[in-house]
Amino acid sequence: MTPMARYVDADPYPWPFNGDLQPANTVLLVIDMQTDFCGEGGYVDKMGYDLSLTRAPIGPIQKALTAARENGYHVMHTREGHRPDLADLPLNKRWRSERIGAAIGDPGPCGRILVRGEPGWELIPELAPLPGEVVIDKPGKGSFYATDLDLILQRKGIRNIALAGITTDVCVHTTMRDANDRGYECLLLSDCTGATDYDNHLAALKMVTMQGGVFGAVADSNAFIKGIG
Ligand code: C5J
Repeated sequence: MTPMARYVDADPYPWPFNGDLQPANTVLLVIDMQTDFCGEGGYVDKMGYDLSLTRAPIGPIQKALTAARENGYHVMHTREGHRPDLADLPLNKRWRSERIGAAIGDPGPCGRILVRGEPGWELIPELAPLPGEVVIDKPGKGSFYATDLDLILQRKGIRNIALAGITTDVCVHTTMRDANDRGYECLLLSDCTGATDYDNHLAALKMVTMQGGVFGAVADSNAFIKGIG
């Protein structure tokens, strides 16, 4: 028997496009909720940005995670970071971070900035993965580049990706755009994301909704929770 169509109330269309929303084919992907991006003494803090902006999504993500887990949906997490020998750190990325006073690989209050295994690189305890949840380590902004994310999604038969995490305009958007090009049906959870600049956050949300949903759709955590429940 064909399962009944199920949707999240989203902008600019009810998501997913085909109503095929099931725990087995849908993942909540939480991007880079690491101390380096939202904790005191981390990379974003060292660059001088307002941490309240990148911490704002923590509460809504907790609620979305609880609902996804309770309803049997897939949950995955990503972490941005580099090898301790920095062999996977492009020279221009290192140069730019040095220029803004937060050189990737240099020691800081939370250990070496954006280096795998350091305290600042860890996912924040409030959003710790549960045993069995996939964690993807990525050297870039997108979650597909130089990772096995696509392989894992294909193997599990996942077609729908609900995106949460930070930052809206950088790693979340890069991942969403790439996922969309690969044919995944994407939903950006508006209050489960945050950026280092609030106007950039709003602009990133708006961009998704252009052209009839050029990269997918946008909904808040309440709509998501209602839709998957
Ligand atoms: C950034 C990220 N902003 N996780 N990384 O450099 O968005």
